[in-house]
Amino acid sequence: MKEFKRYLITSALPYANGPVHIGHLAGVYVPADIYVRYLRLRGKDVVWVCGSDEHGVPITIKARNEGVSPQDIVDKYHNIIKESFAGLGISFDIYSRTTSPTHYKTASDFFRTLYEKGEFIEQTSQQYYDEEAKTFLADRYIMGTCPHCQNDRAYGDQCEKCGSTLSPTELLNPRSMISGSQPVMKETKHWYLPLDKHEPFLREWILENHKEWKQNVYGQCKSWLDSGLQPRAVSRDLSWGIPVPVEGAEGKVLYVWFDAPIGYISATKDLTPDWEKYWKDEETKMVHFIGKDNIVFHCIVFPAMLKAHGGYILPENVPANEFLNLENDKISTSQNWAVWLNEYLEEMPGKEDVLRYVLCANAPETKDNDFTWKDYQARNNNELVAVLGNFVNRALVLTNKYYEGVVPECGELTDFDKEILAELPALKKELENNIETYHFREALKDAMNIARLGNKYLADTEPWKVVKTDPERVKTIMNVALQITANVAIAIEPFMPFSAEKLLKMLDCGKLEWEKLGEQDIIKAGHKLGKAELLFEKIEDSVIEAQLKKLEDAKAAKLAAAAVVEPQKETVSFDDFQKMDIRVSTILAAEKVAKTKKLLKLTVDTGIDKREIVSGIAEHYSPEELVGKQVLVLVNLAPRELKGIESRGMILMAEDATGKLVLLSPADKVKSGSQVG
Ligand code: B3M
Ligand code: ZN
Repeated sequence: MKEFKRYLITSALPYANGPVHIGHLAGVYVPADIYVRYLRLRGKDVVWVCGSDEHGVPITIKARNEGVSPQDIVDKYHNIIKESFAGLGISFDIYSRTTSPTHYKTASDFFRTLYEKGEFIEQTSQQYYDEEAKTFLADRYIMGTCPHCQNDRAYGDQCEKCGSTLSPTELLNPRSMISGSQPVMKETKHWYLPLDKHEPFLREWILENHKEWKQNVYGQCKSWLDSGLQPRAVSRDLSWGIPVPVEGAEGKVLYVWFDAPIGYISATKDLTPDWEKYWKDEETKMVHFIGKDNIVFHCIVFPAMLKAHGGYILPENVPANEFLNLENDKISTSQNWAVWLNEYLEEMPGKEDVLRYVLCANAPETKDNDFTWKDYQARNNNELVAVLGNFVNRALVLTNKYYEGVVPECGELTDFDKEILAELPALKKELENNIETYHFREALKDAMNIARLGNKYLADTEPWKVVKTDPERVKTIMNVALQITANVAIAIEPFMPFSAEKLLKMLDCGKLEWEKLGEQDIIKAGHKLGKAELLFEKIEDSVIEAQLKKLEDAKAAKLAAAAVVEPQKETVSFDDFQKMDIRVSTILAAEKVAKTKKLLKLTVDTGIDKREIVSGIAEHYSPEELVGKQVLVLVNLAPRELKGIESRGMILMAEDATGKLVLLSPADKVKSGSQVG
């Protein structure tokens, strides 16, 4: 593997319109922190930049809803986010923000360079304009009736009811969310980055030169490239954002996904005057830590921007994680279904490392994974307390008990002693390799296996028994146990820095260099240990129950708020109803529709035929759990094309008060094709 002189690590800039939650931490920030802490421990020249992403339409919508300015919103959440990261030991070298003067200048200069090099396409297009508010409308500012499910509160970019991705012109009876008036189409000019022009370079750079990237990242890039890249708008008609720095661009700002990645560059500028050696020297290894929804921006769009600009390095790796769910449900900020970091730190003081440990142990490294409070409690009690804490405590307490905390001389090692100690260098090598290849879950197991090794050693040598008959032997046993303890203190630092610090204080031996990991004579005989204390405490059921109640209360509050039962629709005749042909059908196959979050393509046996139906239930059902299910299908609905798929019919569903979609199945198994009347 290529040796690099230095490392530039970036992690996704969280939107400053709310706190961060455990999904962000598991997906991005805990893995990044482990990696950076490890590099620092190895003495590498590494900078880790991050900051708040403070532009974009969602921030302006939140500001409108709260009756404050977008700046008020970003100021509030930038500080909450920054403080909560620090509270969890997420150790950025700088946590900047994209409303900083440095960023405005850096992003403007970047745009101007591409503009002057002719790297943009200028295109006019028709966009909805609110004549009362005298402003163009971003997709989220347009509401109307969904053409697919008649939901009259669909947004210009998507219908949250049926999941269809929409464009504003598809909406029936569109209305502006700013003035409520009917918007008009008006011509507007924007600048586009011609991604298609960069496709050959991206194809070679990723598909040929980076086959080592994680499969979930490589696969997504391949599907984007295979589906053909299109020019992407890099400007928007908005008042909140970085003004487009060229003539004729009044009222236009940089598209948030153009400006945000440049935030990595501006943060580095604010960190060090030597920023260019990190961004422009091929001897620098750049790694982007992100979630899977940001892959296209970090592997396709931003590299194309850097390439078009010239003079910048490209990422060596982008180890994106998948998503973390919460109690078997998607984390949802709008439904308040989340464990917020700032609230966790307040409610669970002293348990920072427990959260870091659980989020690493359960990280969605290759597939979506689930966080449950029960698992959090189990891992704390059965792993941190019972394995790591138990071993360390026995080694220190027995040394205090037998030798008043002074490390005893190590006598002749037995073969068993040598066998145990010989495992340390092997565990070190595995741990290093796993971290360097972004397998942090495996790396954490390696670190924990050192504590397991210690427990095995004490259980097999039983110093508490041998001390009665062979006190000299126990001196060797305890000396070996303390060497293993010192190895634990070093190995856990990247994962659990707070506990590593506490353990080093108990050993009272100052900082232990990473290079000592794997050695068997770290703590010298005669050294006086510090005071022993418990590293971890058992978590009682009541603590977990309180957290689960908090989640359920938040959901109930949401449900109460949303529990508006739709009024009955207009009366229909029996003849009208008779026209609808609803059949019991069986789902034979199900798969996600590429590049959509909500759509599934279902192959359905209607009893009449087998057909494909596209349904907006991907956020409510996984494809696997649908196969074999009996459902009700409106089979004589006019066919329609969705994402290039001809959908023939509609799966009938109920929508509960929280907006969750629930499939309807017959109470008993019936033959496919049975008519519903
Ligand atoms: N602000 C966060 C997200 O998509 C987005 C990342 C920007 S990184 C340059 O969740
Ligand atoms: Zn719809």
